[in-house]
Amino acid sequence: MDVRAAVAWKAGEPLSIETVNLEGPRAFEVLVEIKATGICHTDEFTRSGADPEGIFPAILGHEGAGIVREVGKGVTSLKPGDHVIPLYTPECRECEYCLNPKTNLCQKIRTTQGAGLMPDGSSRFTTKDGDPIFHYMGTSTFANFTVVPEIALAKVREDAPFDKICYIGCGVTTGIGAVINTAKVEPGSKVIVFGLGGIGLNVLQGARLVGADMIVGVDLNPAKKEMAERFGMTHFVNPAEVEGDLVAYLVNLTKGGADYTFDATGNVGVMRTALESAHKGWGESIIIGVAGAGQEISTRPFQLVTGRSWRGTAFGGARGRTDVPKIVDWYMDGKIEIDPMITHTMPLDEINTGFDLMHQGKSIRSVVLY
Ligand code: NAD
Ligand code: DAO
Ligand code: ZN
Ligand code: ZN
Repeated sequence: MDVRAAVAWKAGEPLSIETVNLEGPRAFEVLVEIKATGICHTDEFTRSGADPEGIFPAILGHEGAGIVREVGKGVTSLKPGDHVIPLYTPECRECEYCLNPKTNLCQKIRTTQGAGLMPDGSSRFTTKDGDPIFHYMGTSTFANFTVVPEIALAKVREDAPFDKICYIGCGVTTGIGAVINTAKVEPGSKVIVFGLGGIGLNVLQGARLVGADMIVGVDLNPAKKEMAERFGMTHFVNPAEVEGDLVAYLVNLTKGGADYTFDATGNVGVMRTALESAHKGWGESIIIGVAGAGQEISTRPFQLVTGRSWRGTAFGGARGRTDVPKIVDWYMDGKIEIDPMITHTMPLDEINTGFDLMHQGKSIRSVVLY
């Protein structure tokens, strides 16, 4: 079938809106009509060429929501008409990783997904000339129809609005999950969040949800302060306004360091600051941000010897088919907020404007409506 898609032909180029061909679902695959998709910093990471694993040409996008239109042979958990959120971290419920409660990193389709292909090793997208276009993160939501493996789709309630719940496909779950699943922040904790963008705001609201006492937000952009306060931040720190050492300032502010710190910038220098502003003896620092190709983190090992730990999280440690429908319920029940974070919406034809707004620091989330 013909579908409208934003194609990333080459690293560093704007996306090109065109009609491409999509083959129907094969066994254990599902055709989804995408109704809305967010634009996440990770799409930009790949589009820009900073992603060492980026493959081109590809149809990017991993923060979507839509409706099942057709199922392939062998699909049992979904049917046409079901509302779904595609998952870049699948949940097969039978691999060694799914069976280990310590991780959410299902490996069932990892190799082919990482190569931009469906689990049988081929692509469903082709150009008008029949040349393959690669999938992205197994989701490719920058197209009005996409094909996704059954194990990479969370079935969600039908009264939830697509233009808001698409954000649960990455940003919301990553931020809130980092607090609840990965760090397991306790009530009364002191928390520092570095980077108050689309992910960091959700770390803030996760910290508020679990009853953290002191929630410090750190960002170079003072325009982020107002929105961050709305999502639970109790103290704002702009590193550009701190005289002297930022770690010392934060340790003093939190009276000894934070119980939990989170990097949501992707900057390796910030990651070090985050680790070192965690409390001696027990502070945990969680890396969420994805750093550019070739970058490395460093600290003095004594920081770890003296009881701080450094950890990381992907998709907030969430098992998508199980946890995403619950997060949709939290949104529908008013337990978490999403609407104020969707600062811009646009049709697919204007998707590059969404990337521009991200660069300019003017948006939290831009959402493409199909
Ligand atoms: P964003 O651009 O919306 O937000 C980043 C924020 O960090 C901005 O507000 C910016 O002003 C701030 N910032 C940048 N440099 C800073 C510095 N030196 N000190 C303080 N603040 C600084 O990006 P986002 O969508 O929130 O994504 C954040 C990171 O999370 C990205 O690296 C993204 O790739 C990553 N990410 C990871 C996962 C995961 O599963 N681990 C999932 C989604 C996104
Ligand atoms: O190696 O098993 C694996 C999967 C790694 C992918 C995890 C992706 C999370 C980080 C990228 C941010 C996604 C928006
Ligand atoms: Zn994302
Ligand atoms: Zn699995």
